Amino acid sequence: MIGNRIKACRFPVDFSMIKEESYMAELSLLLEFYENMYKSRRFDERLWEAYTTGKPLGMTHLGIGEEAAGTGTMKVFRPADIVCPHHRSHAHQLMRGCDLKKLLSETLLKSTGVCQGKAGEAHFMDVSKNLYVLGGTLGPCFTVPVGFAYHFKHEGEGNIAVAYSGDGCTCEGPFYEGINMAAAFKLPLLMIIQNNFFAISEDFRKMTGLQSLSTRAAGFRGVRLRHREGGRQRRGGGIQCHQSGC
Ligand SMILES: Cc1ncc(C[n+]2csc(CCOP(=O)(O)OP(=O)(O)O)c2C)c(N)n1
Ligand SMILES: [Mg+2]
Repeated sequence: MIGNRIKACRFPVDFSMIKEESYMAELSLLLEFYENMYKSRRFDERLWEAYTTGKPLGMTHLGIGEEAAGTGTMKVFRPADIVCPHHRSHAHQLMRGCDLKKLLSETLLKSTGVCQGKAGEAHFMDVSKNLYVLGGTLGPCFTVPVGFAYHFKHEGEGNIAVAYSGDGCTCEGPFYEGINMAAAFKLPLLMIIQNNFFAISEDFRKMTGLQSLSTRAAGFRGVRLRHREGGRQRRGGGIQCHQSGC
């Protein structure tokens, strides 16, 4: 499992304990993660540069500082799973294999973009990768994946739907509607909340009085709050709410 492989890579590494083959496997995984995070960071920095120098640019959100959450989690999903990243998701998109040039073209609203420049960054979707960014209107980023999960439950092939969001978005009504339906129908849904503790300028702890976000889902029957990979969803169905600190 990827989680165990990553755990085994804690630094400083005691090289005498590691067999050569497993060391190479860990190293290549780490390099893959690093490359993706680096590309995503550079991509965002270039967008920022373009924005601040007045270049024509569609709406854009940067994921600087949050690259690891998207990079690590995206690694574990199957191509057939449907993933719905939120508005800060260039790292997610690159890790899923989306084309960097087409992503840039879409952000610049060019006809060479993956949605011919009609979607822009906030509605970016790459159907060939089963990736749908739900970043324009906050809230449906929970309810739309519930629909995908409903489909997967009836399809019965063990695929899952994945909903990403920020912490502020859990204050929106659709978060509770989505989680309620997914819990009631035991749908194969994984919710990943990237908690950077701010929604624009408001501190999450002040806004909610909470320290941890995943507890918000505790009132719904059958929702698991533990940090884990997507494996359990495939076997038994049922929703998981996973908070990742940024
Ligand atoms: C329904 C709706 N309300 C408001 C907005 C404007 N908006 C865009 S990003 C954002 C903050 C989101 O905060 P959070 O979910 O914590 O994500 P973060 O930006 O911190 O990653 C808001 C309010 C929106 N896009 N949709
Ligand atoms: Mg936030």
